[in-house]
Amino acid sequence: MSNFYLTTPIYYVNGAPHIGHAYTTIIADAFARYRRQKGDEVFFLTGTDEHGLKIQRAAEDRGISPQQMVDENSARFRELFEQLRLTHDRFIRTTDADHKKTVAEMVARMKASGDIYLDKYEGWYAAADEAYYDESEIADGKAVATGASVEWVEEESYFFKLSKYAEPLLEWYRSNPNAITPSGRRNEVASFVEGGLRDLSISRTTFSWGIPMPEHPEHVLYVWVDALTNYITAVGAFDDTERFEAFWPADIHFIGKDILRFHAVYWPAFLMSAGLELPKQIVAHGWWTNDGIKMSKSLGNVIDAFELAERYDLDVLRYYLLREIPIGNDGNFSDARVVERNNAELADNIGNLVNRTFAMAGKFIGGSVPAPRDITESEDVALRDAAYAARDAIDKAFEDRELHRALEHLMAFSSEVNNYIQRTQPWALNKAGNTERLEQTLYNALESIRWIALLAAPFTPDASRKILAGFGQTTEAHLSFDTLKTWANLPAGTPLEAPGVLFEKLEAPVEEEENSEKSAPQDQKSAKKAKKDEKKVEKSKKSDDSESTGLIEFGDFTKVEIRVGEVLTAEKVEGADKLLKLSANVGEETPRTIVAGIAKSFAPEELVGLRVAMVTNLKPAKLFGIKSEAMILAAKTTDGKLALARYDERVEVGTRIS
Ligand code: ME8
Repeated sequence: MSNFYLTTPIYYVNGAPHIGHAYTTIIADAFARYRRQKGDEVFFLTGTDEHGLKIQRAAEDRGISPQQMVDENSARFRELFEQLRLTHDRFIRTTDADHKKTVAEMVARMKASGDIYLDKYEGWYAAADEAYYDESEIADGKAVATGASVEWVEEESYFFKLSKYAEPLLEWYRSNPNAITPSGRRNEVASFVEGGLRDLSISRTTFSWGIPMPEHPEHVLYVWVDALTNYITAVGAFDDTERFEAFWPADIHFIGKDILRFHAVYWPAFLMSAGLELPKQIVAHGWWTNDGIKMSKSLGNVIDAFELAERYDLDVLRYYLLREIPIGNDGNFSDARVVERNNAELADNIGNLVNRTFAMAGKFIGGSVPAPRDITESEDVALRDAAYAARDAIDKAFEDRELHRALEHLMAFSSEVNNYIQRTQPWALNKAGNTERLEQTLYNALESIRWIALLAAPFTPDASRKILAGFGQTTEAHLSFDTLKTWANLPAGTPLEAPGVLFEKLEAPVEEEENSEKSAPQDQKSAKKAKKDEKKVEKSKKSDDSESTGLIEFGDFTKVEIRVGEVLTAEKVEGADKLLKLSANVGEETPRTIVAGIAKSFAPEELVGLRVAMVTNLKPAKLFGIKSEAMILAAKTTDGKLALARYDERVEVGTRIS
């Protein structure tokens, strides 16, 4: 048994929780449950980030005190996580007393290392991101990477010697290749640091909502120094050394890709300065969009987390979010896809398997678990080996932080068990009076179902518990992976109780009418239209089955990520008269490099500033020694030149085209 410490970001409390906040916390929850089933002592931390200019201004806008606002909004996050039945061990608030104390001590240590000095800050600040930006990162009064408005700041400030840590950080990335995943994110951070680091302003004097700088209370600490330190507060930091040693360094910090720089540059530099160990891993996940469009308050398209939790069974929501996209990728939230995955995967595959097996056991063998027999038949050997392989593959998927793969393997195993039943035909064995073989096949199917329940528990905990209750197994210990070390651990003679419908089939959602609220798929009024739409989905599925039509599934299309990117720079590639080397902002922290075969149609200077469609999730290709990280879409004109798919400023940079 070992200790396992995992964290989510702590969320800003200037607004209501949305799908993104639910997503990160659900990822962490799945890992926490998995590690507990492995027998680890898990500490799972989440919470709220409550200081800073952004929060102070949001409170001013509402005409209430910051304290009142953070109390109200933090409570909303806490409620959400309760409603989602997440299993965090602490919900930390940066206004907690122990945290304020830890931050003061952290800063004192950074100072003792000679890393803090007083100077004057002059530069750009985006309150929405709580981030400083260089001139080169700004265009039209906005941060290029995020679109947040920037303001000019000129004031006395304490600085942290971030520049001193550029080399140690690069060394850390080099010697710990898995410290930042996915690897594309590590490269992104490394090239940012290679570009040189400037010292970081870590205090402000023009607002007051924050933790004061020790010994200089007229300065308020930069909110990221405060926020990041939460990760050590929660495990005892400087107060409870025994606990701190037991849990620090954190095993995984889960974050969204938006806050990579803070976690992979600032945080390790602060820790080095304070003489503390660095986290073992930072896992940066992608971004959910709504109908391909980045969610934002101003567009009013933010997917509310409470609404989601009400619209869907929690297991289904978790399954969808974790199955639909690999952790590092962006994804488009779609009700139609939730319904498809629920119906085809959860209901038809697992739900059906459980129902039919319990029904057969009730009808044919008296409703209790038969005795296991030696495995000799080749189909039994194959089934047991498939169970072992699924277990090992799921372990590996967790190791690789690839939860979608874990679910692929789970579903593949469930299909195997369904096939086993088709092949062995217990109903025929029953008819023929072959009791011995009948009992053997049903034992194997029931034991497989127990394996599925355990392996699915990090993802669909309610369904797993229902299945296990069907075997009379109702304690935490029954979830332990220890019982998956060998086959046939389902005790003979156990009375069986059919768990009932595990996953209700859902009707396809109705297309949204303008200005109408999203309705639950089961909504009475829309049932008629939903039926029609479901048929449409059914129909298209059927035609897609035939390869000869050349049609693809909607899911195949959604694999291609096409975004609006803005060309920032363009130049000729030496020795290649067709190629141009571009850099483009695709809505990420750092621009992408693109090598495009468009030099015959465009002069480099014509391209700068254009917003064009580009494929952003192709595997990078090397052309003339330059790594191309995206592909620009173009069509041939009648005179053999190329025309680009262009967008004007109404479309935000980074918007996904769907
Ligand atoms: O950044 N898709 O807080 P925050 C997926 N307080 N995940 C998303 C998302 C989306 N569209 N939008 C947000 C902060 N997230 C700081 C963190 S940590 C010491 C301080 C998730 O409320 C994702 O995890 O803006 C992202 O990193 C986090 O919410 C940002 O939450």
